[in-house]
Order: sequence, then structure tokens, then C-alpha cells
Amino acid sequence: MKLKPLFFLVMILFIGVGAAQEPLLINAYHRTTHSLNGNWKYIVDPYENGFYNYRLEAFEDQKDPGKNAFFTNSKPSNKSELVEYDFDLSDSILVPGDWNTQKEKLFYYEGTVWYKKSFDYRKTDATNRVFVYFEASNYQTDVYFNGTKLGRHVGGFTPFNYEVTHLLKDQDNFLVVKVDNKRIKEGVPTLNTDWWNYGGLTRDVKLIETGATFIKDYFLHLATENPKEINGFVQLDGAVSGEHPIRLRIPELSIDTTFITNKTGKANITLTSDKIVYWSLKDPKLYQLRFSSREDTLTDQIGFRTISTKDDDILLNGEPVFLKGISIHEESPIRGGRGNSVEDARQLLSWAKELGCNFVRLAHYPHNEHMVRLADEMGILVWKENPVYWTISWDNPDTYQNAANQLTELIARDKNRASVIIWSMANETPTSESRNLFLSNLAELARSLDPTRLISAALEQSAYQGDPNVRTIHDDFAEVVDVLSFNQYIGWYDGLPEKAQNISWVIEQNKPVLISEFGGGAKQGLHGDKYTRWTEEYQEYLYQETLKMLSSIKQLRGMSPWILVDFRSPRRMLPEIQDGWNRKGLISEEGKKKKAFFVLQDYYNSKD
Ligand code: GCB
Repeated sequence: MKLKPLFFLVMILFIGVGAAQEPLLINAYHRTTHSLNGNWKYIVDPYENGFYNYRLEAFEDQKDPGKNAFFTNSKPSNKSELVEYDFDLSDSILVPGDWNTQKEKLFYYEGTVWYKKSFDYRKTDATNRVFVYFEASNYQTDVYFNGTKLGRHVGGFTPFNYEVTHLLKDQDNFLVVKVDNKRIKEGVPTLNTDWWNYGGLTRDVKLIETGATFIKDYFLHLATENPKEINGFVQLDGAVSGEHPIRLRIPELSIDTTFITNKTGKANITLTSDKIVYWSLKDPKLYQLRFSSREDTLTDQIGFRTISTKDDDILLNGEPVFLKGISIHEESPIRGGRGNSVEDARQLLSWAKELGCNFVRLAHYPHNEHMVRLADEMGILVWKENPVYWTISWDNPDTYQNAANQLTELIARDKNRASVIIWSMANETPTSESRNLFLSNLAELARSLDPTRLISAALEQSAYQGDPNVRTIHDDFAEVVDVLSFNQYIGWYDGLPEKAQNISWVIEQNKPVLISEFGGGAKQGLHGDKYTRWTEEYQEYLYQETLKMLSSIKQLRGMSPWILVDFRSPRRMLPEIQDGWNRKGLISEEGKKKKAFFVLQDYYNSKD
């Protein structure tokens, strides 16, 4: 059955009401926090024995869950009592961190792991509120605090938080978290991906303490029509009825203005200044700013710039820009496994800079906040991507809601980052009526949450009018995007590198073209002639031929070849070459550059 647009509309309206998720506190970076990182106790639970009784009924749905429900974190109260687990006698694991690369026995594990952290915490003021904040947890997360369920979060790469004010004690709190990374067909992503399904509390966990009424959210950006005007809003949470003054100071722009909130605690912002130095690639200017309400103060660093398209140009602050990019997976080049530290981010972005990039495609899911914060500082443009990858369940309303929630959380977190210029809806999704509707609804959602950025998706190319030597983009979603991006693998999955010499392109859309992927595999240190697959020379040749071919596309305004560093993938098991790694990196997982790195570097340097 095909879903009708009306059905999706009803569903979108329903999301606001039905989502269990509490609204996200943005800018966790600059709030008063107490880290819960470090050692946590964990129990591996493949049969979800701590969640279900032997009738497979969830303990949490029972009147009396009993002590064997792991979220109760129980101990036998006398020597005869039967309790079949004990967090405190169990092994420890580090948070943040995936479990796969911390514990050998969990390398291939996909299922439930329970985490437990005990802690004391005294609020600085009795009226304050406290939230537990997770930067990310892959994939489905059930959170319990002092024996009470806080909620369930679905999606592995975006932040979420729950209020614990009324459950918090000065001593002996326990936070129990069930993380399940089983892949499921209706999930986002679905069963099939080309990356490692790292499980666990993969990013920081912290307590955030706020006043009773506090600044939950804000959005500041240049007006698209007038770059001397700063627009946006600020939103309070708490006892918001009545008028609340919120002061915004941006000292370097001599801005010191007070806004008054409406009945919902929101104030719209309009400011003008002649002095704004725009955030740019050469001068990524960030302004220090400070919001203060009666009970709260929050600082941030924000850059101001515009991003738009005109015909086939991408305009940054009104000037055409060519996106010299590279795709990146979120793996730690330092420790291996899921990346999550500021050092991981710095290494990846420094390599991108060395390559000559002014743009990175953070594939195929939202990366950690360090990446965008650093990109802001380093003057690198960023593509952010929702994990709608390959063939997901387009007709399933829950799948849509899940994708919409993840996109909403991503935009909530990153909407104040000047570096972020593109929200990508999806990667290599097969066209169909229900897929087109799904993606169009997502794009509409993104535009309603953030009308200031560009929308794209990594699409697929096909033969033009049946001629395999002429390629085109034939996809209804191409009408929706601002930047026409597509992946192509001529020379790797599609013939040998020199095939590129015979291919021409017909792009019928009057839009800027971005090649979101091309590439081929090479094992670093393996040498041979340019026709021998897996050698550095083959990959080098592929880059040379592909760059020549792409230069003939008149609307070409950027590219993000696949990929900066070799990354783990369970689809890549060829012994002695892949051994569990996708080898299309320009740099090996050990940090060694391959020959093709220098081909792309030369090309990018020549475009200055
Ligand atoms: C693609 C996918 C990417 C894969 C890559 C490959 O088209 O978008 O996720 O890893 O190809 O290496 O085949």
C-alpha cells in the first residue's frame, strides 16, 4: 500500500505530540555540567533477560517488576534470596566508547548491553533542575534512573536528554542504561550498511544543571535577504508564562539588547549591525555572545555567513565557492573504533586541510559535536547527513517518524554552526513513489526547522536515454534539492579507470553539481601497475581519470571523494587486502597516505 501525503502530514503533526523524547537542551558544550564519563559497570544480555520475564513480558510493564529486572539494580536482601545478576560484581567498560573495540569478546556483538553508573550529586541551588544528557548511544536506548524509567531513544548518532530533578538524591543515585544495537529492517539505518555497527554509549554522558527557568534553545543567523540583519529566536523552559527579559550581548558588534518573551517563553530576535565580519574560509570569524535570563546565562561562539545557490553556483556570502571536499566516517584515527574526542576530530580535519579541502562530507550519520565546533574554528564547510541509507522501509510510518526525529535532533544541535551549510537527507536511495514522498517530507521538515541552509542527498546516476556512455541524473528528488549531489564509481564497480575517458554527462537540472562520492580501494603499501586492483597505482590512476572526466561537467561545483581514511566494514572480508576494512581511504587506518592522496591534493591546490 502506498502512503498518501495526507497520511504523512497527520503523522508529522502526531510526532510533536506522541514523541517520548524530551526537548533537547542545545549547546551542552557551554552549560554547567557534571561528567558521567569513565568506568561504568556492564552486563552483556543477548537474551534480554534483564528486560523480559520468561514469558517475554517486559518487567517494566509489570506492577511489581521484581528484583531480576536489571533497572532495579538489586541485591539479595538476605542470604537465601535469588537475584541472578550483580552490576557491582560485573566488569567495567569506558564511557564514552563503543564496546566492540574495548572488549575482544564483543567485537562482533550485536544486541543488548546494560550499563550502570552510581554517583552522588549535590545541586548548587535547591530550586535548580538537573538533566541527564547523552551525546549519542547506538542504537536503541532505554534509560532508568534510581529505578524509574525515563524513556527510550531510538537512533545512534544524535543527542537526547531527560530531566531527573525529582528523582535525584544527594547520594547513591544509579543510572541504568540498556543499549541495544541489533540491526532491524525498519530501522534508520536499516539492516544493510557498509560500516561497522559500533554499539554502546559512544559519546559523552553528563548531568546538566540549570535554573528553574532556563535558556533551552536559540537560533541566530543572518537574514537571507539582508546580511546586515541577524535573525532568530531564543526559547526558555520552565515557568515561562508572563514576560521574561532575555539580554543578548555580542560585545564585538556593540550589541547589548534585551528581548521580552511571549507566553510560551519564546522571543524572536532581530538585530542589525554594519560591523559584521562574515565567517569565511579565509577568516572563520566567530563572535562571543552571551544570553542572560533572570536565572540563567549561556555563552557561545557563533559565526555569521550566508549560503545560497544561484543557477549552478553555490554562493558563500554571495561569492561563488567550489567545494573541495572529502567524505569522512566517524572513526578514531588514534584508537580505532568510533571516534568521539576532540583529538579524533582534530586529526581528521587536519588531514582534510592538508589535502587542500575547504569542505567535508560527514557521512553517513551525524558526527559528534567536536567535528562541527572545530570546523567552525578551522574554516571548513560541512555537509551533515541523516542515516537514511540504501533501502529503508519507505512505507512504514514508524520508520518515517524515526528518520524525522533524528533529523530534528541533528538540526537542533547544529543549527548555530556557521560551518554547516548542507543538510543531507539520504544516501543512494532507490527511486519510487513512496521513497520520493518520504524524502520530500523530510526535506520539508528540514526547511521548516532551518530555512537558512541548503538541502541535498547523495543520489545515483544512470544512463541517459539508454546510452551507457552518457550519464545523467534521473530522479524526482533532484527537483527538491538545492545542490544536485550524486555518487558514481566509474573505474571501480563500473569498468576500469580508463572507462572514464568515454563517458560524458548530461545534467538537465539548473543546479550546482556536487560529486558526493567516487573512489576505489587500495591497500596501503601494495604496489604494482595501474591495472592491478588493490594497488596504490590503480587507485592513483582512478583518481587521475575521474578528475579529468568530472572536469567536463559544466555545473561541477564540488566533490567529496570516498573517503579520507580506510574504515571498518563487515562487508569487506577479502583476506590480506581488506580483512574487515573498506580500503577506499586515501589514508590507511594506520595514518599512512596512499598515492592517490597526492593526486587529489594537487588537483585541489591547482584550483586556488
Ligand atoms: C557507496 C556508499 C558508501 C560505500 C561505498 C563503497 O556508494 O555510499 O557507503 O562505503 O559506496 O565503498 O562501496
